[in-house]
Amino acid sequence: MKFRLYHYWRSSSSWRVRWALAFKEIPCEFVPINLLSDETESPAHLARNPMGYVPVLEFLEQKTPYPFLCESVAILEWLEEVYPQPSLLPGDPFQKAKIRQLAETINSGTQPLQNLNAVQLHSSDPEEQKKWHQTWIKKGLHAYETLAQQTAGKFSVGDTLTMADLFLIPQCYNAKRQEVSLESFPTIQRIHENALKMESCRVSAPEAFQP
Ligand SMILES: N[C@@H](CCC(=O)N[C@@H](CS)C(=O)NCC(=O)O)C(=O)O
Repeated sequence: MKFRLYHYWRSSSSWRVRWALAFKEIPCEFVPINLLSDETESPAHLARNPMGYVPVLEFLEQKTPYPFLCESVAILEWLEEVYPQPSLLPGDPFQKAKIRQLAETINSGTQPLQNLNAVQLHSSDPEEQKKWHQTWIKKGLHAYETLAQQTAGKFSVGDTLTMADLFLIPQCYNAKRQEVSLESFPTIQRIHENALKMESCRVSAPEAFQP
């Protein structure tokens, strides 16, 4: 085994990486980090990722004092360079940029606002927290829907799975948890249905890793 992934079953950022590993058929050992405990702030985990977040990919054969790679975008880009087939970033430079734009709409524009620390700083009232979640998820999905209407076929960009879908589908899972319906996002709904039919999606999904 060359890799170990520190992850949490319900973490959308972790699902992105689990999915890429499954899609590219790269064997990996999975180590759960409980985001609901103080494990994220433990010295051992902070040594892996000073942000205290998951996912973290550990390179087991790399003989360096810091064999950890964090940030799902950096991990996915690295996997794509070293394991280019099957590709998650196909096409010409403009298409690749569009895929990255969609991914960043979720990665930078939507998911960070769902993090427990951001939500708790906003309010300790569960109803207020839900409103906060819903506001930012709807804004992100609305933008994604508008962009995807210009690029989507079966998936976000064309008819094959790309990196963009690996960001979108876990965010849809969070939308469901926060009672945001996908009905007002027909393109996203279609992509979601197509993605859930994929073996690599199902074997990397939260349900497959639920403790
Ligand atoms: N930009 C980071 C985001 C990582 C992130 O936010 N991870 C969340 C779970 S999805 C986390 O570890 N949260 C811990 C917390 O909120 O304390 C990435 O893409 O890897």
